[in-house]
Amino acid sequence: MNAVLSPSSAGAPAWVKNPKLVAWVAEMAALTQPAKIVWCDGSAQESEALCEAMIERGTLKRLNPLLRPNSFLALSDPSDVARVEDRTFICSEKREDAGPTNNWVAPGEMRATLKGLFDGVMRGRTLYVVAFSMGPLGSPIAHIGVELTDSPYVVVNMRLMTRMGRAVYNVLGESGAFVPCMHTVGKPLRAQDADVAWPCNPTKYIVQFPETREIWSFGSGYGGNALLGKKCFALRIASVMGRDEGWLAEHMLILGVENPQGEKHYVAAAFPSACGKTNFAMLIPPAGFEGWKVTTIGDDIAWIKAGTDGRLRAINPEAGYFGVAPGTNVATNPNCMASLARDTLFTNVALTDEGDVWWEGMTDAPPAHLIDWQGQDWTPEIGKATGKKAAHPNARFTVSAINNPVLDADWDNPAGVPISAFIFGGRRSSTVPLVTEARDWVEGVYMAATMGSETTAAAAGEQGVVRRDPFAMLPFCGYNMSDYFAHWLTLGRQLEKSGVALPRIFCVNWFRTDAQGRFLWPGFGENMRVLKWMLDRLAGTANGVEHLLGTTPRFEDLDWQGSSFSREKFERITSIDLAAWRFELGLHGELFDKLSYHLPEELAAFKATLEQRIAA
Ligand code: SAT
Ligand code: MN
Repeated sequence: MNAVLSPSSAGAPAWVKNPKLVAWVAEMAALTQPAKIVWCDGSAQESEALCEAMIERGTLKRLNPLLRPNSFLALSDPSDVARVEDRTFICSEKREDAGPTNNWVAPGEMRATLKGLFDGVMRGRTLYVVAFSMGPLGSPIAHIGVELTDSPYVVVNMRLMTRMGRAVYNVLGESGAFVPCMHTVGKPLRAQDADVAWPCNPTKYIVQFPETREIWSFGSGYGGNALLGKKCFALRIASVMGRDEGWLAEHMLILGVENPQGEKHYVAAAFPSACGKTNFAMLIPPAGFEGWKVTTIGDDIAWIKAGTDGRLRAINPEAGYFGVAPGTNVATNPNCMASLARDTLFTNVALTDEGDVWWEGMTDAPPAHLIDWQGQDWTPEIGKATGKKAAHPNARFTVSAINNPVLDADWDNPAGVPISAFIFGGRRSSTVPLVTEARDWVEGVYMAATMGSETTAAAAGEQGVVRRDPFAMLPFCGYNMSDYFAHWLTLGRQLEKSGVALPRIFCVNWFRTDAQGRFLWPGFGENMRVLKWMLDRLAGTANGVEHLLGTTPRFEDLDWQGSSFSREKFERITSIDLAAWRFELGLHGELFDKLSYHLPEELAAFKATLEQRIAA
């Protein structure tokens, strides 16, 4: 850690050689007026010292080192527990370029607002300079960002989630480009005031300026609002970079799957937040799939570019996982539980009397006593009587990828990995079958574009309502959604022209329920059966039946070795209810009406074809 003050150099250490960066830090310090500036080197010692200081201030608790070595618990302010989509803005020059699915404010107006909010906002606090690489250091697909933040919690998270610190300055050099990411919790500290454990501000702004590739975040210390490398940079700003430069920034996990003969494929899968990306990325093949291996490249974000051979190659821009804790256990995701055995920062889970963590779904029976995520006593009786959860439904863990026992050998390969298939999935209790394969690229883009999903606790607002979430990118696309569809269609045409095999496109739905609302499909490791059908389709060895939309397997087309899942249940999760689909098409229509500006003609035409099919 290097803390010095000198207004012109902003106290930059000798290893910072980028004058543009130094000037920006000095300018931002003049605006925000921090008590000091710290240039983070990303070392373990630095992180440890920050954790110790946060323990002293009450922001963190150290967990029992015998049970959970080198791990911590943070409890947030009850008002600051999730992304705030209604406070998230894409401030493009033209309103049309943000499109109807994003909040828009004219850049000049937003800059004036932010200037007011950031003026003196870091008084009494430390400004940390956090340089990070999204993607393997020096990879041609990677990009550098620098986050300025007054939250030590953010610094510690960024060290787990990205390649952060001194090594990044070597790549940045004297003239390297970086995305400036400005963050504050929005709570200046006056000398006479004691700090609170989780400073934040009821007013929140999560702002992206796509043309100038800048991020400004005010008022929240939580997750995607505050760890600006993640959703703000790696999705919203990067999607714009991808549009302009011909590549993709997607809300996708990337996994490797190898069969017993040693043949390996990589697939990328888009699901909305809190719909099981981490679980799918760490899947353990079930009984009957001995010799199969699934390995993780990433669990949330993929940057994808055509390689020199024309094939699409993907990297995970992140270096850690910020995953949902509730529901995770040794049966649903043993690899994740193993990853969390040590070196983990937990947020908003419950604390046991032994100094370990607990969350709903971790064990069948809850412990007899806990401290809940709001710091209150919690017992199963209190839970029953009040309906209060011990852990917040959006409670999270932050852990480095290197803790993952099934981390893919190529996870840090600067060249990325070749992608054989894209998978899109929503959370739908009805209508959408377990799996379908698109017959061609346009059908696949249509399926992804019209995807619906029930909302979850990952974002503030009502939960369990179906909304359209195109490509699982609704909260993350940094430009007009129709232009984004067009970008995908253009990419398909380019790949076709270059003569490479296009990745196949599949849609899945693990979440069909029975009349009692219970999930019909066991999910988790059993999803391997669906994954194998996809690979067999790629190899040309699996059958299916064509439908209104795509091709679905019959019961006999899946490998059921080691399973007792019934044909009758399978029919229920793959059935196509024409009345439900007529209604669904109405919802597609509503989406397309909303997105009519620049909506690609192919998609409108495809919808017309579907309507004819359904009428016939
Ligand atoms: O955006 S977060 O990182 O807080 C979680 C998510 O929505 O995926
Ligand atoms: Mn996500």
